[in-house]
Amino acid sequence: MVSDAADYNTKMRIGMWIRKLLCLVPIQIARAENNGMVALKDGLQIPSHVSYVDSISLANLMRFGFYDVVLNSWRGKIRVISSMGKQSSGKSYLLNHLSGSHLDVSGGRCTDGVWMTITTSEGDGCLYVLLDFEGLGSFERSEQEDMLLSVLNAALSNLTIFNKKDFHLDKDTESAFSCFHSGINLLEQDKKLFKGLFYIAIKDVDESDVLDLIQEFHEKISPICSKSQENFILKMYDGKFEIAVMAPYNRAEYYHESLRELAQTVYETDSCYDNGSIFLKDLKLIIAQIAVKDWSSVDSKRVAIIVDIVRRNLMCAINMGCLSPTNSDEEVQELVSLDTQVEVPDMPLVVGESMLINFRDSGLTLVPSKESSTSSSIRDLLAQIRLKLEAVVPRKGSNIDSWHSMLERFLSAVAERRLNRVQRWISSNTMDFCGNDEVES
Ligand SMILES: Nc1nc2c(ncn2[C@@H]2O[C@H](COP(=O)(O)OP(=O)(O)OP(=O)(O)O)[C@@H](O)[C@H]2O)c(=O)[nH]1
Ligand SMILES: [Mg+2]
Repeated sequence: MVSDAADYNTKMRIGMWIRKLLCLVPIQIARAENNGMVALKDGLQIPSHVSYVDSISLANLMRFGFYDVVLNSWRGKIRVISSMGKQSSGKSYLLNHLSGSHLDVSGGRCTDGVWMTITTSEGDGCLYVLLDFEGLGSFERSEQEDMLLSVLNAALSNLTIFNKKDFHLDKDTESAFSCFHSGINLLEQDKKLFKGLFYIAIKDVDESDVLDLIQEFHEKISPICSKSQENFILKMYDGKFEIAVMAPYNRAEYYHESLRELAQTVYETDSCYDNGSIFLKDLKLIIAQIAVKDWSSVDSKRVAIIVDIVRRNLMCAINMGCLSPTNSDEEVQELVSLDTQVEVPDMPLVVGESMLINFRDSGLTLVPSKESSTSSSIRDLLAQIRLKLEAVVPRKGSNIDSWHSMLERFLSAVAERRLNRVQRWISSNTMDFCGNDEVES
């Protein structure tokens, strides 16, 4: 018992260490270009000969290297923290010192597009996704490109840190806010998107100026929020904003006080994502929707993605009790609820009164593929099933008749279990969309 627990702890520690190692290098996930957004695959542009017809097929093409694996396997909560603001306002520097990430920092124009990295917190068992955005208002970018980046940011972030280096609410900040404003109606809000906190971090502030600056910002931002229902803080951040001042970054207070205060806000931030896979799907879908300028509801796309996955995997689920492998040497991918990643149980079979036979349903080919010889596959399958039964109930001259009827029942149980699992897999993935015509069909 003790050694099992020790074994488990060692495996957990090794798992965490590997995750940390894999996430040391941030990955670029999107770029802004030609008044649009470019979706990337493993940090590179998708080659022009690879075609896609809509946002869903583009989202299916996108990959984020090891981050896909880490996010897909994370079953706990996720918090998404992002950094925005003018060029060289210390956005990447702040995220690095807040989370221990390794985003590029430089005196000149540095971050291009959107970069992602991940850290975990042992304190609250949450996975932190950090999104680092390029500087707003640079000569290389058009207003439309800045606007699309800000829509992506606001849609996904649980906390957006808006970095402001020069004290006062100046023309640059006003034009950044008006750029955010111009994107407010592009993507529809829903229960998960546009729910973050807009955290204005005013940098390089001396203690003597703190109160004056906070008051100045409140006086200028409050009218923006109360002017009408159509303002970016209300529409993109659910009306939530906070103003914080930060000590100059070359003073100890920056690290011991300002960053600590921010870390506390981060810990208290609401998370909208129950696991990594839900977040990853939304991240890819939203980048893809912005890239192809598809402004239809994200929720309807989520439904379409689930329907598409269920449809693509249905035959394999029926034939083999698992999802279709994406490459030939991939191990069996279990039937799971796509939102929670919880597996549809693969139960042992009950024979006779209470005898259990451990015979995995996942990966068991009950319907041979068209390419394989049907008669030999069925013969192999029958032999396999017969052996399983014989191992538990040996076939003897004395019980030959009852043994054969038991084999018949066992065969039906194998088939019934498959149908049952596939039906439960479909229901677990579609129960939230009951009444939706596309799902019903
Ligand atoms: N004055 C001041 N400088 C800072 C602060 N934080 C970082 N810096 C410096 O500002 C420079 C730019 O930092 P980055 O973190 O690369 O800035 P950025 O906003 O990510 O820059 P881009 O990605 O190019 O838009 C670096 O030389 C940092 O050392 C700060 O709070 N105040
Ligand atoms: Mg940067």
